[in-house]
Amino acid sequence: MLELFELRGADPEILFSPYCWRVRLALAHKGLPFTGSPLRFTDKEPLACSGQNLVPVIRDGETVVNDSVAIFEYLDATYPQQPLLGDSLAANRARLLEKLTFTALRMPLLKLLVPRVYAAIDDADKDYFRTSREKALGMTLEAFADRQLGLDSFVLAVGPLEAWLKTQPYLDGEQPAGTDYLVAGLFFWAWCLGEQPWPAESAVDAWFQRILKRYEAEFGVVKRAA
Ligand SMILES: N[C@@H](CCC(=O)N[C@@H](CS)C(=O)NCC(=O)O)C(=O)O
Repeated sequence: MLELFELRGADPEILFSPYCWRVRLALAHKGLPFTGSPLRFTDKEPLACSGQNLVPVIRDGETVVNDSVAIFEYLDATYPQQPLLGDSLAANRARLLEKLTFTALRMPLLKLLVPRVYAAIDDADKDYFRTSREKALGMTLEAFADRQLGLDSFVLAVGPLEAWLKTQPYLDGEQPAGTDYLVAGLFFWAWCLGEQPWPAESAVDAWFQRILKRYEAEFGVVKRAA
């Protein structure tokens, strides 16, 4: 069976990586059975077969693929049912939308979520997480975190998605597909860490809830941090 290496918190059922959620949703979309192998940040040994040290990684028989977008491409090429990215024109547009939304949404979410990630991860990961992130950010986690700025800038950034989702139920049309999952991964990141930074009663909330309910109908309720 296909295996998905993904990121876990101190509680192995709290899965909060946006990239790993993309792949979970994509596998569910294609109806492909898989086993999840949740890893801590510092459990690097099982990833050696992928030649790098980030999750998500999938192992499908002899084939190992890392990087969420590359995994979408692999899944479409290998299991053409229920396309994620579609033909090359559609796939290019999905990748463009991924870049635009990722750039706009990730930083606001990080400002909001950093304290929650730190609280959710295993004690064994705390030094590694702090040192690696503080080096990348050029400041302490505490100096970087800003709940209000994160919330305000997330709501601004989500504006174009809100406008689009007022016209149709999913980013990809009447049914969800790859673009929905590439973006929804970021929303699952917040959701699983116990946040909902988008307005209730919005088109974006209705969209997220549709994707969540479809997933939960098959896999059960998604566990969230308190
Ligand atoms: N571009 C990659 C990014 C993967 C990534 O950054 N994964 C994070 C988890 S959210 C990770 O594995 N971090 C481990 C570490 O920092 O050591 C993708 O889309 O899959």
